[in-house]
Amino acid sequence: MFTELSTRYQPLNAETVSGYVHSRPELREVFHIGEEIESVEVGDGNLNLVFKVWAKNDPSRTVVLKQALPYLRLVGDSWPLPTDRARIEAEALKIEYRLCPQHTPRVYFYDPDMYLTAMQNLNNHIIMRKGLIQGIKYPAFAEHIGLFLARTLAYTSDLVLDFRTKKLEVARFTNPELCKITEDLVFTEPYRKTERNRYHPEIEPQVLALQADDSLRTQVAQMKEKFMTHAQALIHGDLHTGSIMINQTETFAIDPEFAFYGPMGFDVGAVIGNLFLSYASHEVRTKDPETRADFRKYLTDTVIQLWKVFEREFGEVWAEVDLINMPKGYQEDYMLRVLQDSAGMGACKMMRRVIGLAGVEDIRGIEDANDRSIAASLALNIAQALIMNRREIRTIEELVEVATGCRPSYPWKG
Ligand code: SR1
Ligand code: MG
Repeated sequence: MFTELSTRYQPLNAETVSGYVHSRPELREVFHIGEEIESVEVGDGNLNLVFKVWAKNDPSRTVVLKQALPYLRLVGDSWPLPTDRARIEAEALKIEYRLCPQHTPRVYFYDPDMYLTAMQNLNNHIIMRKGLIQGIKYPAFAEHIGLFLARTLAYTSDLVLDFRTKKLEVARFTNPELCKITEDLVFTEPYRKTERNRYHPEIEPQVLALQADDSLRTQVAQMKEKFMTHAQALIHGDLHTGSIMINQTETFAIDPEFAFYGPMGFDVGAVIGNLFLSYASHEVRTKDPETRADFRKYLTDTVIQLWKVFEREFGEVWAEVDLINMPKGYQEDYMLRVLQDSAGMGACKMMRRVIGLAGVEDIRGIEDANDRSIAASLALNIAQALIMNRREIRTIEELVEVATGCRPSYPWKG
């Protein structure tokens, strides 16, 4: 079904990592010849093997090896996946590093026979989703991610690339099978009955109502069409808070294996949607009302701020383009369309995480079923409000107002 596996391909394991590391001249700047290497497999995502590797004598000398498996790890070998996604990820990381090195892990090399990328080990950082679950605030995140989004999206769009490069880049980043996963899991399955959906039974009434709502499904279909047809920029394609490594001073976007030329709003919306998933989860995760309000203010301020940074940094690009054919009115309309797409696509990303195959710990990790239902119900209501009202949203403050005006429908009345 996909290109045949390279004959040199072997999934690494605890025994083979060290030999592999020593066989790579690109890692001589990190590891001394023949020295003892330690490693641990830490992949907790849905798709790949991820090894943290370090020198036994000096753990500060360390890299990460990320290797594609030819099937979906989450499900097993009944769901084959193309290993070409590893090339896409490595090439996307290189572009992101060129455009925004402060928020992209450094790539040491890509091995096209092993479908493996060696990259910087972000060992002073944690996965942002886990931090948000604990109620940790990241004050620099909005500035960092706003910059990352503006630079990676604007500088890979037709606003900057010349006519030929853009088309060649679209071809180089054609990523059909991973796009199909998104088309199915984000834009199709949550809105119909399928065996792959994984919502918990208590919220079934709300899920069934949503799936029966033709006006909602019409809006989702429009978002799906845009995802499939609008080759606006090289997007990360999976920029949820599990793809962000963070601490109080640094932010890195990792895992762009879903990268392709798609709508900017899919990336901006992924970040915003995931912040609102956190917002919904703290309805029950944080019991003290003052602490909850304070953390939620941090989340909504972050949404507003990241958009403002995105607009500000995007402005640097508008300042460079041919203004005769792209007057102020066009620029304003362009940014408004990205904002409205972000609302609609972020909403779809929220609904898929509550209803679909691959959930998120923010919601699904809530142990008490009653609490989990409250958070899930609120997340669905926020998502529904965002997608249904997106055309009326004209500012980021209005987007936040739409979301914060929502309440959970669970426990059901009557
Ligand atoms: C079946 S793969 C499930 C999800 O994991 C990735 O992180 C993407 O979000 C994908 O949709
Ligand atoms: Mg990932």
